Amino acid sequence: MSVVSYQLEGEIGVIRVNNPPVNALSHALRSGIQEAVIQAKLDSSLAIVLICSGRTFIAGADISEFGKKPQSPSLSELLAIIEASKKPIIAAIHGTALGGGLETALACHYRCALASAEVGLPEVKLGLLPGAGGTQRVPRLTGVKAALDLMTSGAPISATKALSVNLIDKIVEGDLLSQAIAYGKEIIAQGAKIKKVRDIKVDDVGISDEFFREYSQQLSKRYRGQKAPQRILKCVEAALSQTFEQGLKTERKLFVECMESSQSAALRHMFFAQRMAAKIDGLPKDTPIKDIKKVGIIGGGTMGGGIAMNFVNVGIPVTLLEINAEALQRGQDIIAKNYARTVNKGKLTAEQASARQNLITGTTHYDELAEMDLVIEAVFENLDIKKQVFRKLDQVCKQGAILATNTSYQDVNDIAKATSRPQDVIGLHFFSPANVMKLLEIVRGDNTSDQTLATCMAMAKIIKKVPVMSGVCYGFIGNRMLRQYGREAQLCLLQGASPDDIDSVMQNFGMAMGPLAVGDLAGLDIGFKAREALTAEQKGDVKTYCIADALYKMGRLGQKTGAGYYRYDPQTRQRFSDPIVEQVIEEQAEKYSVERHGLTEHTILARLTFALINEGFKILEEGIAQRPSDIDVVYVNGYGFPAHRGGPMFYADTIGLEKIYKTIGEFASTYGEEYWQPAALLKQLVEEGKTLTQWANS
Ligand code: 3H9
Repeated sequence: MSVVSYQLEGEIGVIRVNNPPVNALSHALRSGIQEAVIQAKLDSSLAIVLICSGRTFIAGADISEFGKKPQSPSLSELLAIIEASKKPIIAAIHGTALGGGLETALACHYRCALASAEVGLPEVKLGLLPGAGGTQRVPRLTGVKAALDLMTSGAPISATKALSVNLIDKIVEGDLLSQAIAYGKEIIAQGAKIKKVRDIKVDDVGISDEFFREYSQQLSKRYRGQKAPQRILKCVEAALSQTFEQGLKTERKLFVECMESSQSAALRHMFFAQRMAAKIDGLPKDTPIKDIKKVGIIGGGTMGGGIAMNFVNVGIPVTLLEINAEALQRGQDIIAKNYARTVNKGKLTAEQASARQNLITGTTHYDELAEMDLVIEAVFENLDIKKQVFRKLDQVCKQGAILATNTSYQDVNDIAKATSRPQDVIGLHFFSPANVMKLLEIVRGDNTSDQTLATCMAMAKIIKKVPVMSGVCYGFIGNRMLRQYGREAQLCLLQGASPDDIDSVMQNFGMAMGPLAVGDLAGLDIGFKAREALTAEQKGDVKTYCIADALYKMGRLGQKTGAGYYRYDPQTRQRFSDPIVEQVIEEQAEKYSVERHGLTEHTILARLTFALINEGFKILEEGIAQRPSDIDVVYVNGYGFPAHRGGPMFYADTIGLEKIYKTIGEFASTYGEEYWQPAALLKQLVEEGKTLTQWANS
C-alpha cells in the first residue's frame, strides 16, 4: 500500500499520509508527497489539504534513515516544492507534529489543528537542530525568545499555546478533514492568498548581542557540554542577520555538524535503546495482560509514598499500608508536602492535587489488601522482614494478584519462595524520588510468569516510567554496577584524590552529580546500614568503605547534617571542601598503609567509568541484562549518566574495547587484580575484534 494518496474533494485536493506508526518522513513518504503536490498542481483543485491517518500528524524525519546515504527528494527539497505551490496548502494537524513534521507544516501556507494536538521541535534531544528550515521559519512566526525556548528545550507545546505564538493559524473541533476542507474553502473565498513564512521579517525589537550572549550562558549551564543547543542559537542569530536563503545555508551547515557528531550518535542510540528496552525477547506478543485497577503499597516512607503518587497521578487508586496510625499519617504528610510543592510550582492546581490525594486510602490492616490487583512492598531493606510481608500477602491477597517487591538488592527468588505463588512475584525497583525518576527496573524471578512480566511492562508505560528488565543478582543491573563505581571512587580518595577532584571529573564528563556528592545527598547512613546487613565477605575489602564508615561514625551523614564528604551552607546548600575530611582520609590511608599520591583526571575518569563498563560486561555474559542498550537505558534514566554519551556500554564502543581491555590489565597490575578482572565477554570480543554493538546485533 502506498504511504501517500491523493484525491480531489470538490475544489480541494487532499493529500493523505499513511505511514504507521508515526508517519515518519521516510524516503517513500517524501517522494509520495512530492508526487501528490505535482498532481494537485495540474488538476482543478484550488487549494490543497495535507492530512495524516493514524494516531498522529508527521512526527518527524525517519530517524532510522540517519547516517545512511541521503535520497532525493531531501526534506528541504520537498519543503521548497510545497512552499512554491501556487495553490495554498493547508496542514491539518492532529496528534504530535514534531521535528520535520512541524517543519513540513511551516512550509505550508496555512495550519489548522485539533485542540488536542501538540507541536514541537525535539531535534535537540537527538543532538540535532531543526534542519529543514525550522530554525529560520519559527522565529519569523513566534519571535526570537519563544523560538529559542521551543527549539532548545525540545519540549512540545499545546495547540492553544501554538496558536498564541502564531505557529498555527486556527484551532478546529470535530472531524479534522471536513474542518480543514471548510478552512480551505474559506481561504479560496478570500482570494486563495499564498502566505509564505519566509516572507515575514523577524521581529528584532529588544534583541541585542547581549541577549544572545546571556541566552548562550544560560544554555551552557542548563545543557552542560551539549553542542546542539548552542548551534540552534547560532541559527537563530542567522535568522536575524541573514536573508532567508543564507539562513537556510547556515542551518544546513550546522545541522550536518550535529548529524556527524558523536553526541547525536549517542542520543539517537538512546532513542532506540529506550524503545527496545520495552521489548522482552521470547515473550509472546499475545501474552495476556492483567488489568491493574487497584494497587496496594506496603510502607508509607519516602519510597512507598513516591510510588503511590505514580499510580494516583494516572487515576489508579492506592491503598497504603503502614504498621500504625502514626506512621501512616507521617507517610500521608510526606505525600501532601510533595503535592503542595508541585502546586506551588504551578504544575498542578490545588483541586487536581487534592483529587489525587483522595485516591489514596490509608490502612493498618493487611486484610484490606485482599482485592488489590497489584501490591508493592516498600518496607525496610531486610530479607527476613520482606519475607514476612510476602507470607502475609500470600494469605490475604486474591488469587492472581501481582505481588511485587521494591527491593534494591535482595534476592527476588528467595522472597518468592515465601509465598505459594512464585509465578505472581516480581521485583519492581523504583528509584528515589520515585514520583520523579523515570527508571523502573523490572526484576524477573526464576518463576515469574510471562503474564506477570508482561503486565508489569505494560503498567510501567501507563505510569510513565521507562522499564528495563533485569535478572536476579545482588543489586540487579544498576546498583550492581554502581558498587564497582563507588569502590573506585573510595579507592581514589584513599590513594590521593579529594572528594572535589573526583566529583569534578565526573561532572565534567557529564554526570548529573559526582559520586561523593550523591552520597551526601542520599545520606551516608543509607550506605552504612546497607553494609551492616552484609556478611564480611559480601562487604569486601575494608579499604573500599573505611572512609565512608569513618565519616558516618563522626555523625557526618551528608547534606541532612550539614556535613559529609563536604561541608554545606545550611541556607544555600552550597558545598565546600572540608579540611577535616582531608584529615579523615589521611588517617584511613595511614591505618591501611596506603601511600597517597596525585591522581590525574584521566586516571580518575578511566577508573570510575571502566569499573562500570567491566561490570556491565559481566552482567551481559550472565544474561542479567537482555542487551547492552538496556544497561545504557538504566544508567541514563536512573543514575544521571550523560545521555549525550549514550550510556556506559555505548561509551565503551566509542572508546574501543581493546583500549579498555588493555587499561584494565594495567590497572590490575597497578591497583590489584582483586578489583580488576576483565569480564570474559570483554576479553572474547577483543580477541574476535568485535564491537559490543556488533555482538548485540549478531
Ligand atoms: C527531525 O525531524 C530532523 C529534521 O528537523 C530535519 C531533517 C532534515 N523515526 O515512541 P513510540 C518509532 S528529527 C523513526 O513508542 P509513542 C519508534 O522507534 C526527528 N521511527 O510511540 C517506535 O518503533 P517500535 C524529530 C520512529 O506513541 C514506534 O515508532 N522527531 C520515529 O509513545 C512508536 O514510537 C522526533 O524526535 C521517527 N521519527 O510516541 C519524534 N518516531 O514500535 C520522535 C517514532 O519499533 N518520536 N518512531 O519500537 C517521538 O517522540 C514519539 O515516538 C511520538 C510517539 C511522541 C511521536
